[in-house]
Amino acid sequence: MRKLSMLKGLATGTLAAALAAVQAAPALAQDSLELVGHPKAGGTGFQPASTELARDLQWLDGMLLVIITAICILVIALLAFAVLRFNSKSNPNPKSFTHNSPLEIAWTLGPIVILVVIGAFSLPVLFKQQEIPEGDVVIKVTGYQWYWGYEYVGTDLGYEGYMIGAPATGGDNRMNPEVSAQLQEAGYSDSEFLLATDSAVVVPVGKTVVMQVTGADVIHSWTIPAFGVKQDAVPGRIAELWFKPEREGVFFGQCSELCGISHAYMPITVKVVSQEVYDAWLAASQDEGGYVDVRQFLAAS
Ligand SMILES: [Cu+2]
Repeated sequence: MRKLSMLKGLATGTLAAALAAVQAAPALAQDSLELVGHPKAGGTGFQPASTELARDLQWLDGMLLVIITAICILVIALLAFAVLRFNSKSNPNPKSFTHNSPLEIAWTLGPIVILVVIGAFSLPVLFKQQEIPEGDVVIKVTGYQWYWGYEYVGTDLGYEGYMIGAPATGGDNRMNPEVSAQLQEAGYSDSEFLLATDSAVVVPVGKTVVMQVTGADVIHSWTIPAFGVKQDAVPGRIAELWFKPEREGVFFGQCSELCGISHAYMPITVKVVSQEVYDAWLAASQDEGGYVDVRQFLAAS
């Protein structure tokens, strides 16, 4: 009997899911934005670099990996050589000298040269991140326990971005059929649970975006890995980061500074759209006095 009701439950669950999918189909169809910056099952690499900054960082990472690998191989080879050549059997009468000036100079200069080379490549990348250009779009982002607030500087548009399934959106940070339906309605699937937010940051492609990052209560951190940016949101201070997205799409990040019990439930969604879609969306959102779903403008464009 119990089994039967369970089966019934499953069947109706599937039916509900199917119905939800059918209802969500037009929403999905109008959302022509590709999910770009999101984790993939079994993935081990970086998210696709979608700004010059991210490309630079990933290139630097690759270069460092080569240097680290070479050093590891050298050290392991030296260790193996020492173990085999100088063990008590093969070398019963060890030499008893304690200093070797040329060798000491070599192993001091070697690491210095390696560090200078690494620094010469990494500092320009760091400076590029830290020198904030003039922004075509400037957005102030404020971290709250536990969501993000966005204000488009120079306009009166401001709104908040909550994780779909967070208490503010009627959830309890857990997946359930209602949350699944909410995700579908917003154009996402269940795999974007814990990443998708109810209102996204919308920015135009190919334009310089400056984010002014601050915190309202405790320290949070705003990041989009595919853009190569991450900035602590410190209460009482404003820090800036910038990026220039090179492709349209949906990108995800998560708060990256432990900020309390729901730290894991304040993700970040950025939608990069064409300038026309952005302009239409910005105008409509200002008219509405809050976030308007950008997908309707994608469908129109
Ligand atoms: Cu946090």
